[in-house]
Amino acid sequence: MIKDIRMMITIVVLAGGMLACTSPHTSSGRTPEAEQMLTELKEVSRQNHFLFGHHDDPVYGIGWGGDENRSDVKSVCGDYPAMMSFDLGRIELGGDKNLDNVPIERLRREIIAQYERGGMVSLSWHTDNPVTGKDAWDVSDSTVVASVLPGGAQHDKFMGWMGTIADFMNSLTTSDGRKVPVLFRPWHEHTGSWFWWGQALCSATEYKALWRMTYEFMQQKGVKHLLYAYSPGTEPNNTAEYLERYPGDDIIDLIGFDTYQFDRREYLNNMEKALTILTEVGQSHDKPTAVTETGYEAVPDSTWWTETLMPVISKYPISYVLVWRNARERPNHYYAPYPGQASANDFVKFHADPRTLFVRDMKTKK
Ligand code: BMA
Repeated sequence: MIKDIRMMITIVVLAGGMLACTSPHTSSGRTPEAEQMLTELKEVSRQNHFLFGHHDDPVYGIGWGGDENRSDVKSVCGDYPAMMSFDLGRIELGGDKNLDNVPIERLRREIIAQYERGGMVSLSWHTDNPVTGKDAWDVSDSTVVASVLPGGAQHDKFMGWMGTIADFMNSLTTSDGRKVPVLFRPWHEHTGSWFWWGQALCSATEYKALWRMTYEFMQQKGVKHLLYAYSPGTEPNNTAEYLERYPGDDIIDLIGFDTYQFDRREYLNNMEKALTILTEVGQSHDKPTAVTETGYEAVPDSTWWTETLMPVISKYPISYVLVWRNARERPNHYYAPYPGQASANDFVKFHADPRTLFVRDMKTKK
């Protein structure tokens, strides 16, 4: 299905290509490809479209893992999501797999492939707890953020981890040597307290310092092909609370939030509240907005896509909405349909809606 977004994206791509011919970096310091990605993210919502996204989409799904050219989303609707996200967790340790057992080589290949087919990529980072050596959810120690900041006991070790992440980012190159632009989304859901960088585990000053240190480190390492996303949960009740730990307009390129459905009414209330705040902050700070993670585990509602998700998100100017992974190792831990799944037919309607963008709706960036 070709939507009118293609014409708009073609114009944007041509403009980006002209920029690429004249200078290796734009005045913002970003690569032309990253600049173009930002332009596209802004444009899609202006055109009343949004990208559909799915975490770990091409690397495993329900009943399969490791196959090539496969995706549960594609098996249902014939196309890949326009946005794919992946997680960097444990890459920092230098092993060969991430926290969800995806080979790092495979991640690299899929990130590049998604860009080359015209899609976009977002990367989260469920990084281990550098003090205890346990996972990102280990909140037993409330001094972890302080300890990775300059002068802290874990600072040098943590800079080593960030160096490994920067190397990974720098390794994301196309066959013709261009760096693949990605939306980096570290330190997410920080308004809850389930990650070591969460609300109760550090002060606002420490949290912002963690962000600035991350950003500056990447700049020093020559990582100029990233956009940066700020994505709290739905705890903030107003724009001031939403912005309480905001690192700054000079760092952040896109703002969003994460929220999941457990109870439908509560989910819709959270979505309305967060989307209202997001739209206001997006306008006043001139940032594109997105629902950076969402979903209804096991999608037991057969019309969830068109009767719950679409009606609420289509009222607001978001650039993308992304659902979480279809785990192959956790029964019922999936958020996108697969062939025969209860919501699969409804997802086909969602795909056919002119507002949703899948990869074929995007122009191949050459
Ligand atoms: C969580 C769950 C975990 C997973 C983590 C990072 O929400 O899906 O099983 O390890 O995300 O992908």
